[in-house]
Amino acid sequence: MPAATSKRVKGVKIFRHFIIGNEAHVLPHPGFPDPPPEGHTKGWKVYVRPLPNGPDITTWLKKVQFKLHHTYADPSRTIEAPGPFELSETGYGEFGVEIRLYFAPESGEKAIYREHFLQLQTYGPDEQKARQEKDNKIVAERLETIEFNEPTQEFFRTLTSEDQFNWLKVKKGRGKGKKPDFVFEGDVEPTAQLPERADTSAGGLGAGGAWSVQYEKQLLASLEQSKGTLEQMVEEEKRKMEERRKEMEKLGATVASK
Ligand code: SLL
Repeated sequence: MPAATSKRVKGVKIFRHFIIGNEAHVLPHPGFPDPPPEGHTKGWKVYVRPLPNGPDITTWLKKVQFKLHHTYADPSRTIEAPGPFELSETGYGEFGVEIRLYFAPESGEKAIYREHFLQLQTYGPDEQKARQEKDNKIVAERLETIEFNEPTQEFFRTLTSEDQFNWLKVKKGRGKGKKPDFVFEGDVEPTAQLPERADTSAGGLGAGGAWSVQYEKQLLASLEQSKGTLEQMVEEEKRKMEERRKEMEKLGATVASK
């Protein structure tokens, strides 16, 4: 597979955060079969989602396999990008959902495994339980992190490209003057103190815009590359110098012998 043998970007780690979780409702509930299948008391949804205002996970996540309890007729369910990576079912009991995440082929990364215990019962402090019961909605989520250590060059380009943030933007028609093509929507402005990416409205990566983790990593990688090139150039100059020295020596010898 050529992707796996593609060169890796040394000294670079790229982290991605995402959410694994489930929602559950007592049946009957809108969106689930009514009447429910015999003996099924709960309707639920299990999912793998991006963080609100985070980069698009389909940049790196290409396929998710959810493996349900063996009491389900077809327990292995696979969802391909662009997703959404979620699965709706009805049932009566809780169990651990086995989740396998498959990455972009150019990453050369093997699939990884996670487990999510399906939460169908109310949980937490009494107050929270009462609210879950009243809303007939239980949500059990956790933050997951994946680390791509020394990504392949191709994967690195994907993980640092601007496109992965497009889903956060709403397209705006070009107005008068220099209005941006996109504006951000969502609850949180993507401007952390050291944001994961540079603020493009300020002129793009590093161009007078915010310093970002992403830009810092790109810069480090390119400095590392430049260092290598420079070392090669120095070696080449040394070789040339030695050649010239020998030539001079020869010439000197010729002159002396005349
Ligand atoms: C429990 N140990 O009893 C668990 C088993 C079984 C989950 C959970 C129904 C599947 C179907 C279903 O909810 N299975 O009938 O299609 O809590």
